[in-house]
Amino acid sequence: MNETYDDSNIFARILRGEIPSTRVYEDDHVIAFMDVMPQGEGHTLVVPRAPSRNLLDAAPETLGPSIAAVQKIAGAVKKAFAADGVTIMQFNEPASGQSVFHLHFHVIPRFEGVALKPHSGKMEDPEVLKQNAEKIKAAL
Ligand code: DGP
Repeated sequence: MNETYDDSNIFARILRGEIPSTRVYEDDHVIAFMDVMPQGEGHTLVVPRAPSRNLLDAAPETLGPSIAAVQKIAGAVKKAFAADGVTIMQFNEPASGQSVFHLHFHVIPRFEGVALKPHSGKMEDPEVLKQNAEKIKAAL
């Protein structure tokens, strides 16, 4: 198995501006944008700018600012969607469910009694993603 970083992955291309994303936040360390296959309303991804395949090879200096951004986005999505809670997920290698090999954190608003939709399931309408991004931006 080849567990190295390959900068042709889709999030590296989003970071380089080669393909679009529905952004909600960015700073010197991370960008955050809507997941195109949301497992719940407002599902957002926090992606460190620094390249690493996943948590296992990330530089410790990358992790602090990344988790601080995850906390910031978690608070914003909870407020934006009046959620009851927020689930944070992060996958390492295919056996765990990872499909994009640039470190990222899933931030998903949760509502009492509402189950998560399947991981990497159905593509969301871009207009819905745009509207949800506006709600999150307004809550930041
Ligand atoms: P995972 O590597 O298992 O954490 O899953 C990758 C997630 O990224 C999955 O929830 C779907 C989402 N995703 C895949 N391709 C794209 C894309 O091109 N743009 C955006 N915004 N999300 C993507």
